[in-house]
Amino acid sequence: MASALSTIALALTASAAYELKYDSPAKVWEEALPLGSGSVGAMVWGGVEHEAVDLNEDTVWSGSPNSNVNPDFKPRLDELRKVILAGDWEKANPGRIPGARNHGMNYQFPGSLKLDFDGVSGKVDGYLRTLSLDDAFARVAFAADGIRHARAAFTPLGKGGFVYMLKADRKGALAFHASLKRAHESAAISIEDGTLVLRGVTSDKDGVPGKVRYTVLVKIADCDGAVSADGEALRVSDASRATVYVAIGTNFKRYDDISGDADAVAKARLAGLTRFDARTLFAFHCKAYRAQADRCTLDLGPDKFPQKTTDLRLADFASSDDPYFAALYFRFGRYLLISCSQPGTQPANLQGLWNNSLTPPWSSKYTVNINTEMNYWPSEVTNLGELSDPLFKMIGELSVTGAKAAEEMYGAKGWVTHHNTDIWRIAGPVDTYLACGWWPSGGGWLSTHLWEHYLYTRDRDFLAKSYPILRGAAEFYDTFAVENPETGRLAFIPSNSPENTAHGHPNGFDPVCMMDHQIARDVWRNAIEAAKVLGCDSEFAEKLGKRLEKLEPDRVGKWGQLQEWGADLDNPGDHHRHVSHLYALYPSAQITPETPELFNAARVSLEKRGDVSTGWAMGWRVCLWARLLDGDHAFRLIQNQLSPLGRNAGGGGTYPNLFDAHPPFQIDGNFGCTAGIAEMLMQSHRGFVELLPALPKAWPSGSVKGLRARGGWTVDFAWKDGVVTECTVRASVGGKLRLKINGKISEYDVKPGATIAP
Ligand code: FUC
Repeated sequence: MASALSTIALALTASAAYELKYDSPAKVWEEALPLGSGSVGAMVWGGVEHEAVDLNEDTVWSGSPNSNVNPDFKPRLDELRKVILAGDWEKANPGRIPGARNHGMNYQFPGSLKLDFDGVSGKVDGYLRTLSLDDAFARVAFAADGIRHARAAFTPLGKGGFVYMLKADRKGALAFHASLKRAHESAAISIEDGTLVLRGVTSDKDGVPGKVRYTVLVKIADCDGAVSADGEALRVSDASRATVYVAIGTNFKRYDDISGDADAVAKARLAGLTRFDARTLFAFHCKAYRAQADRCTLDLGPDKFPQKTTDLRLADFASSDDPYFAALYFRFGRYLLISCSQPGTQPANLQGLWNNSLTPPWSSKYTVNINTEMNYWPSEVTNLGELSDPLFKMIGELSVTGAKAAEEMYGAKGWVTHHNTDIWRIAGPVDTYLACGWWPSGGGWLSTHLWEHYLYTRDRDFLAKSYPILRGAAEFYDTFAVENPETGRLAFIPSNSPENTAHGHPNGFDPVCMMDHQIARDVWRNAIEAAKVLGCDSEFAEKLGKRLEKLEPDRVGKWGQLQEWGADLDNPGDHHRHVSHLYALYPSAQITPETPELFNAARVSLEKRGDVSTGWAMGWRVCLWARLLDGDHAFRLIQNQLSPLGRNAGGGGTYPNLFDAHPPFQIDGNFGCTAGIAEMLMQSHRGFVELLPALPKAWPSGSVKGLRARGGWTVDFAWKDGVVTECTVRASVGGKLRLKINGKISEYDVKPGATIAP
């Protein structure tokens, strides 16, 4: 351990190769620095005299186990289908449809840790606040009245807490009050056995009683001064060092079970933190973090502006030549996923893990008509496949709650999820008065992530376990579909093209929304392929094969665009953030250069939709331009996205802490753009692995290690002046590899476990 500890000592003081850095404390939450253990999140403000750390735990949600499916809808289904097929948009007004029982619950926060320091109110010199992406910790350093203060915060990966190490370089110069600020007014604060305790229960919402109990414990250890209780706070005096440990536990066990004991969980988590001294814990944390973070690294050249703070770098990115910043942003995207989604935790929600409100925007739920899927776009390709585990678990749970929704709402088999879900895995529609809630393809889209995991890993056992879920998604489309008398093809009704208007009606209903057909096509093909791999269910697969022919094919419309609907309704002046019909281009692989007419039409649609949009919508556009093999256009979108908020008229951008700005903060844009960068460097959806399919001129030379390609390949390569100069490919399962390098495809037979250097 001695050498590990000296490495740690170095990590704690040296500057990192990749870090966010600032020369003043955060003034707003979007300047604070995010830390996350997977389940526990912390936003560190870095105040000199008053430090604040906003705390999160990923199971602190309002409400309690419930279903929001309203069976009153079913008797009206036939009538609604009739008016939609007849094009009677007035009658199809969703205000007439019986509503959801509730609109999903709020992801809430338990409160904040406050540290109020004595004796640091004088002149401050050399202030530095950093977030190391090498080792996943935040650091605050400064001198006040000639005394140097150093503080380092981390959330031990895989554990349920937060650790803050504080130091002053003179004995007696470290003195502070540690207190907790409650988020729920009814929460109680006490001191028990020298530990600060906050106990609370989450809020009611939409008639669903709040029943998640949480316990926050704060303990101070490794202190060379005095620690005492002072009212509802802990007081440290006459010290030069101290470590603050925070553990959080809740009674949440599963989406349908909150019989846990919040106190017992918090205590066990605290014991897990304090079992080792903080430096040893930090050593474990760094090791666990690096094992994931260093699996895939991107180098776009040296840092040309090592002195520049991150906020200034962001301000200048679009007009400066700063490829290093794009590599930093790529590492930050992976850092965020590692921090907010680990096996056994909740999946990344709209804000990942970080939220300082009881009523966050869109409840910080899971919006599954793009946002949740986007959160997981970087996981496979950037070699973090196991971080999708919480998503896969949620999909499994939705296949249960969604079966009830399918049956009770539509009399359909299989399972459905509409455009939102939450920790209780609601599967019914929300936002009744906007038809976006009546979109039936959330479950179908989510299920494609299971198949993609199989494509990347060829893990047959995973596929066998996932098959019932894939089959259920396929069955839903099969039994939900009606025949469209006008075309003789299938129609999925009611539905809309996510959040867009149609026929001048904001409800957006239309009998033929192309995205539903594209998703159903993937879902059916995946089920057919999976059955083939597993050697089962051939009759069902055969039936689906026939049904595939009845789906609406993608079409090119009157201005050369890819049609968003079956009818040629697209308006070239439509700049809607959603580009749902381009699902077929990315993340799906239905439209490629092998389908040139549709490929060109997708480009026409995307051009007209425009570049600047909300944060996540720009992230999607990076991926789409990469799939259109136009690296410079993809890069332009990265420049738009990596701009301070306010720079893009009418659109989003990035906050000073590099959180994506919809606005407000939504983490999906971080993940969409990270996946987009990977997609610019390598693609593997066309039956071969292609290096540098969409390299922008701005990144003439560089190297990347550890990208993952479908087929179980791990790829490292370097390029110079846009030409690949070196490459190695490691096979996990082996087989035939088709590899396109510098415009030429070659084939290799690779043994499992072997590495080749073409
Ligand atoms: C979808 C988007 C919005 C926002 C919300 C959380 O509804 O259309 O832009 O991202 O999700």
